[in-house]
Amino acid sequence: MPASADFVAQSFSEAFGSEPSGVWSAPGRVNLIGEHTDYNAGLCLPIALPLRTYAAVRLRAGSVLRLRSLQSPEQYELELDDVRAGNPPGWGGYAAGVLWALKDAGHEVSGLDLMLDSQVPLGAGLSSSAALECSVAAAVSDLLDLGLFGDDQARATLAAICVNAENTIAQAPTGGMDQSAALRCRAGHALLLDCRDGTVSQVPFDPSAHRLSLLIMNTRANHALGDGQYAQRRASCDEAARQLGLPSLREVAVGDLDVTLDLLSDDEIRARTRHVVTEIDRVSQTVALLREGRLPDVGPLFNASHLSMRDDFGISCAELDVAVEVATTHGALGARMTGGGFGGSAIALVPTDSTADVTSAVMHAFADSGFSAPHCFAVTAGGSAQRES
Ligand code: GAF
Repeated sequence: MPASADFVAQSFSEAFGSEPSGVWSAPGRVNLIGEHTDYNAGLCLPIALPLRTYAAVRLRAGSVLRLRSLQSPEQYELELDDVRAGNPPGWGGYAAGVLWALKDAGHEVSGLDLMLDSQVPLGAGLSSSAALECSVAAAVSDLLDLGLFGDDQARATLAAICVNAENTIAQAPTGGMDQSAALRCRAGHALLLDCRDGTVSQVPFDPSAHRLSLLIMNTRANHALGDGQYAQRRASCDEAARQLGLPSLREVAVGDLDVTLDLLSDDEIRARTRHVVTEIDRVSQTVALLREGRLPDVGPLFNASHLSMRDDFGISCAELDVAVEVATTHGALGARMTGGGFGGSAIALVPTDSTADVTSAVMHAFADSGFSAPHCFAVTAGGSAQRES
């Protein structure tokens, strides 16, 4: 049974004995380009997926949290005051963390009953965790009348609260792209997010107008951001900025890259810096092309982005490289890994007529390499979090 607002409400009633106050949903995201730029105060360009996480919620009188998910046998029941770094563990930390972070931001919160159901594949680099956080945050904001689930400015504040939940309670040291995508994207558009000042602009993104499709290739290779590699990349970027005496790598102009690299201490830090600075520039170039109606010309930027992540940032893996290479040799205009890396998904910009061929070539190549079968599917740019009922 695919997740839906009705089904999660019914599951809530069965689990807790009465109906929820409502159902809210938030989407997963796929980033078109601009990877590992968010925590460098850079630019990124995600779209919201049509795949969503649904949260059925009812507030409780007291301060007990009862958390359930149709994706997991783990159930959590705990006091709000017991929510802290690492507690509850697993997915419970992302949900309870939102309540903790709202409180941390000065809001009065209460206990709640929560049932989750999700269409966003877990561990696929498509931001199932941000979809979870933002669906819960939207619900709590509405039910407590916090005014944080309203216009874009309010949603920016809510996104920051969700990032705090993820960083502090779930202990994943991520940037802010995913929560902004879940709360601030618009259907038919990519979200140009400037992480230096939090401003966004909506960039029309409609591959079908060019007879193109955006294909997601979920490699099913393990993707976990908590295993230290993501944190190491972030630490290298911070160290590079420190050595340069800059607040962030965003301040390095792409035209000054060569002289800037000479100032850094070693080849690894130079490579990490080169990725971030060139990737931010590729976002700007992509946006300019999209605004000129030249989506097909974005393909080479996708390819360059993938090479930069593979060779300079060191976050690709064999499955992602095969998916990207096979897609581009079978007709994709461009392809790249997307999200945090070390597994998860790649995307390809494919002539719609070639989608089946590309998918079949990728499936065969994975089988030949002894990899698990990937899941390939085309997506359009969906809308952000909303109240469902
Ligand atoms: C993950 C993180 F959660 C984001 O903040 C971002 O850094 C991304 O990886 C890489 O662009 O999704």
